[in-house]
Amino acid sequence: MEPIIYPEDLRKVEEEDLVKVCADLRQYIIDTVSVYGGHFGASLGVVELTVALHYVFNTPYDQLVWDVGHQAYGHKILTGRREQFYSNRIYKGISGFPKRGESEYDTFGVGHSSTSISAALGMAVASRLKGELTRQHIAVIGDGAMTAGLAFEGLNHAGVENSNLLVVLNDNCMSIDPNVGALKEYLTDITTSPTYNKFKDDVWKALNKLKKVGHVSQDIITKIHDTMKSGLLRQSNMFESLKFRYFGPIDGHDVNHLVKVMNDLKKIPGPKLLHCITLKGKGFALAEKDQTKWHSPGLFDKVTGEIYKKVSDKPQPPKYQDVFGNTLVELAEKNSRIVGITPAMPSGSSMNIMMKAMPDRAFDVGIAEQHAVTFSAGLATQGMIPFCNIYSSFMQRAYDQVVHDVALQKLHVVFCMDRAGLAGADGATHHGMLDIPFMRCVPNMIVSAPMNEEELRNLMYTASLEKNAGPFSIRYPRGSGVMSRWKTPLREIKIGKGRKLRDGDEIALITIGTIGNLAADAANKLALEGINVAHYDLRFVKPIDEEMMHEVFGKYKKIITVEDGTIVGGMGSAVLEFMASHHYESEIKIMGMPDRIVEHGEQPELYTECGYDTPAIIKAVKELISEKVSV
Ligand SMILES: Cc1ncc(C[n+]2csc(CCOP(=O)(O)OP(=O)(O)O)c2C)c(N)n1
Repeated sequence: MEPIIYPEDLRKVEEEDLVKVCADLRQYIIDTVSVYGGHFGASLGVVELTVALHYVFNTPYDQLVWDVGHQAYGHKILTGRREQFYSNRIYKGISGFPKRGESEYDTFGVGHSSTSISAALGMAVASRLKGELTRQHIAVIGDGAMTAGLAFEGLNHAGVENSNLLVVLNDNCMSIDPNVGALKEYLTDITTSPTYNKFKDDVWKALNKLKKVGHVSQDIITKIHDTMKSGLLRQSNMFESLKFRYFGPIDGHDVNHLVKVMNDLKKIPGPKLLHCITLKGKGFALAEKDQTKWHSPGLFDKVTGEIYKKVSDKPQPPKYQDVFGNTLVELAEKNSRIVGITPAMPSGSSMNIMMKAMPDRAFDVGIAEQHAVTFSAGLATQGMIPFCNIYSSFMQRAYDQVVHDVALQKLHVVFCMDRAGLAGADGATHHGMLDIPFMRCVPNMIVSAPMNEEELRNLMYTASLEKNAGPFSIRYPRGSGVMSRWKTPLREIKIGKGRKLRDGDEIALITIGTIGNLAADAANKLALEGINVAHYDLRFVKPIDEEMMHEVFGKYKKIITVEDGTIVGGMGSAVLEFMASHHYESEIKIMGMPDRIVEHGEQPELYTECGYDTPAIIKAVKELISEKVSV
C-alpha cells in the first residue's frame, strides 16, 4: 500500500484494505502519544469513523467539523500532518485541536465543546446560498458534547433549514468521566431496544434490496425511508421529532459498514443524524478499561501500559484542584447548606472527591456551563451555598448567567475557577486569560485569587460564610501548589484585604494569585544582589485593598504588577485606575499575558514567552532602577 499522506491517497485504497489502514492509524496514534503525550482514548475510539469519513466524503471540499477536537488526531495524521504529529501540543508544534490556520482540512477551530452542529450548519447554509447544492457538511459530536445547550440550539435550528448537514453522533457513553443525564439514558435505551433495532434493520435491508435492482434515485430512497419510519420512529425518536432523519445505531468500528452507510447518506438531502456506537480507547486494552484515566494519561510505556510519574523523595505539593476538592468536603461537613456543582469535570476539578463523600450534595450536570451557573443560582435562592467549579476558559460560556442570574440578584454563589492563567499544552482555547477582567467588571462580584494552598483554603472558607453572602469568585491555576503541608487550619480573610510580603527601597511588586510565587522568587534573588523590592500580594482584585494601595503609592514611585492573565483590564488596570482616581503619579509596568492569542506549550515556556517568568521580573526591576523617574 502506498503511504497515506492526504485523503486523496486514502481514497485510492481498495475497500477491503481499509481495516488495515485503521490498524496502522491506530498504532501510529499509540506510538506517538505514548512518547509525546496528549489526549488518547478519544482518538482511538474514532479511528474507523475518521477513515470512513475521509474515504467517503470529498474533504476538504466537503466540510468535516470535529466537536471539541481532542479526538481529531487520526484526522490530523490523514490530512498531511503525519510527519509533524510528534510535535502535537508541544511548544511551537502543531495544535492538539483542529485549527483553521493549520490546515484547510480543519474547517473550524475548536477546543471547547458542542460547537460543531452550529458551525457545520452555518457552512451548510452558506453552501446552499451559494448554490453549491451537492456539497456535504458533517459534524462529528460525542454523546458528552451533545449534552450542552449549544448542541441542542444547533439541532433545533438545523431541523428547519433544508441544508446538507450530517451529524455523526459518536456515542461511547463517556464524557471525560462517565456521561450523565437523561439524554445518555435515552441513547442507551434506543441502542438496546429490540423493537428499534429490528426496525432499523428492516430499513437497511429494504434499501439494499432496491440497490441491487440497479440505480436508485435519491427520491426513492428518501420516500422508502420516510414511509417505513411512519408512526413508530417519529413518535419515539427525539432526533426525528426535531426533523432530522435518524439512522442507526450502528457499529462505529466496522469501517466497511460505515463506508456503505455514509455513501447512502450522501444521497439523502437535508438534516440527518447517524448514531454510531464506539468504544473510547478502542484497541488499547487498558484505555478501554479505565477510560477516564486514559482520556489524557501523560507519557506511558505502550507495551506494559505503565504511566510514567515523576519520582521524588520529598513529599510533593498537592495539585490546587485537590486542595479545592478536599477543602470543599471539609467545609461541607461543617455546613450542611454547601453543595458542589461541576459541568462534566468531576476528575479535572476534583469535585469527584465530594461526589464520592456526599453523593447527594455534589452534582455533575454534563457539559453545561450555563446550566451549572443558573442551577447554582436557583439553589442559592433557597439558602444553599453552591460552590460552582468551572475552568476559567469554560466560564466564558456562562458569562450571562454569571451576570444576569447570579450577580444582578446578589446570590450567594461561589465560583471556583480552575486552570486560571496559562493552561499549558491545551493552548489558546484553554488558557484562562480573561476571567480577571470579565469578573472584575461585574457589580457585586468579589474577585480573588490565592497565592498558595493555605490561602485557597482560607478564601474558600471565607466565601462560604453567611456574612459574605453574594457572588464570590476564586481563581487558581492548573498544576501543583507550593506547600507540602497544606492542611492548614481554616481562617477567615477580611474581604478586600491584601498582604504585604516584604518591604523594599524603591520598587514595589504587586501580584495576584500564584504567579506571586515567581515574583517572590525574583525578590529573593534580587535581595541577594542587594536590591530590595517590596512585594504585596493583593489577594482581592475587587474590592481592592485601598489602605494597602495608599501605602504602596505613598512609598513607591516605581511599581510592577504581575498577573497570570491578560494585561487588558486585569489587576494591573485596577491598580492604574486606583492611581488615577487618587491622583498618585508613580511609574507602573504591567506584566501578564499580552493582548494576543497565546498558543500552546509547557507553562514555564509560556511564562517566558509572555515575559513574566522570574528572570523577566528580575529584568523589569533592574530596568526600572536604571531609569530616571519619569514624573
Ligand atoms: C465547554 C467545554 N466544557 C468542558 C470541556 C472539557 N471536555 C473536553 S472533552 C470532554 C468530554 C467530551 O465527551 P464526548 O463529546 O462524549 O467525547 P469523547 O471524549 O467521549 O470522545 C470534556 C468535558 C470542553 N472541552 N469544553
